[in-house]
Amino acid sequence: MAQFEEVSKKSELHPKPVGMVQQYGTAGFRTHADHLDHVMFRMGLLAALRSRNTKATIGVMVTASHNPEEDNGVKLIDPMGEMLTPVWEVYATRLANAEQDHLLTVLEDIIEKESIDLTQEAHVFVGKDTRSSSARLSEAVLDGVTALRGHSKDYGLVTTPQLHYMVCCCNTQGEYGQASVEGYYHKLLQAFAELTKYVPNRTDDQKCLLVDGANGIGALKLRELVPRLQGELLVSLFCDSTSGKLNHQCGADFVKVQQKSPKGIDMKAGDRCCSFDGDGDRIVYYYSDAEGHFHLLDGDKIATLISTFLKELLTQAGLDLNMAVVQTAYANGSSTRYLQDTMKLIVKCTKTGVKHLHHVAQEFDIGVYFEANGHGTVLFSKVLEEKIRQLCKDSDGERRRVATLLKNSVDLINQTVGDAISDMLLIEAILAIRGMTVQQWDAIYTDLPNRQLKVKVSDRRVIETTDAERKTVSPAGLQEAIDGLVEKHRQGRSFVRPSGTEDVVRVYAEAETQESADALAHEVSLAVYRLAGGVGGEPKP
Ligand code: G16
Repeated sequence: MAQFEEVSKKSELHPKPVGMVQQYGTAGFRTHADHLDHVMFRMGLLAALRSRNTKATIGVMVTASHNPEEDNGVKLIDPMGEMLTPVWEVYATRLANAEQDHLLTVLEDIIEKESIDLTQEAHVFVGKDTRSSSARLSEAVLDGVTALRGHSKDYGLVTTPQLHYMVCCCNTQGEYGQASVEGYYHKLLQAFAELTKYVPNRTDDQKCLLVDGANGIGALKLRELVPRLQGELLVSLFCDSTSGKLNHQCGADFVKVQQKSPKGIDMKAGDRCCSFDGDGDRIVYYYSDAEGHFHLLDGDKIATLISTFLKELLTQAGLDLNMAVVQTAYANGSSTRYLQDTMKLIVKCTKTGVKHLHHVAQEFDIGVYFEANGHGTVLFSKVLEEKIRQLCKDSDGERRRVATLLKNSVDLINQTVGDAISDMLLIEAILAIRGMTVQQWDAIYTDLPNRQLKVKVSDRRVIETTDAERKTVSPAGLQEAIDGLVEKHRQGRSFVRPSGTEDVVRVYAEAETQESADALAHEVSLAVYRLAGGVGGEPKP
């Protein structure tokens, strides 16, 4: 077949190093950029097949998000803007790991299994982050698409959520919005302006927000958006990629894990600040108090603020619909208790990875999902969206005002995936509407002190987990060791899991005091090191 000849020829330009094996991780393939050329070419092939299989446009984003600049990776986007379906993750892995002379066999096998008609058209949207390797790697993706005679549209530098949005817009024939960066800005800006229209005049101090752009694509895109906010939000942008290194001592992951402000931010006591990550799909907020103590408002606090706001609107609009918050094991115990006991909301726990949270959130009329690391969004059922539309048309007075607020919230939220820019605008709108300071938001509940650590082991796959990653089943004895350590700390909780984006085992611990949380995290790290094949020296306290 002519297409296969082309694949064969082009794949020689993107050869796979013999014996190299890569795993499809939490959000796609991710490793040092030097090992990814063949993977990118093959993901171009896969996207062209997936497009024919779904008769829709598919997205391929070249990014390693929060990882260091030297890494890169690829995220695949399904028709409605969601992450690639798990069955196809298996195909992606087989394709990425097929030795050169097996590539066509694997390709043919996928085509046969999925009954793909190669005469169908294929359409693929491609985007990339600002890493120095992203340009050549996105060329490799485009090569793969072309080799299978697919049509591609290269969006160039975009945030990951912007590309998710484009894919959804395209496959809903514009119902979700216009599939361009301009269309994205237009939709968000309009919803933000409508939401904040009746907010009483605020001082410049109240409108001021310090943003750490992680020296990445989020900073570039925010710089385009800010002048169009018409003074409703006064943004000071730091780590804006003009000089610093991507994600280096800045960005959402750094701030969340280190529990301190990014290097280079000029932050005074009480200033409201937030950090994006390297591809603009995560956000965390923070401030420091008069005593210089750092206060983090992570994904859990964001989920609480948003769900409180939406729940109130639903009640005021007289809409009795189900609403849930979806979290992972990283969610602070205080947040879960507050959401369940005080807010009386349904709370679900899933494995790490937005694909898991997204899936569960889809089961509710309103599914608010956030990972503690700041990755999250809100999903609205079609039934609810229709009810809101009806209410905006048929009601008047207070009910109409509330329905309009709900409608504009829906429009401001990027329902395809977590989106730092969209989440930031929603949070800012909510704070403005409720006349709330960042300190008042922080005071909704008090986080249990916690600590996250990383442990290097020779093969992190030896750690297997169950119960939404809250327990380990291997190696033998590890869970018993963790249980024994947790018992010694008041309000203690700890779990470990292999990262799906970095070559490390992640350790999480929380307890009544910071000293206790730090001690527990360290003790559990030692247990991991000893029982799971630690390398590079025992973790130090
Ligand atoms: C990705 C995923 C997130 C996940 C994070 C860390 O985020 O999209 O769902 O929380 O990786 O995953 P892990 O702990 O397995 O390394 P990002 O922002 O890096 O793409």
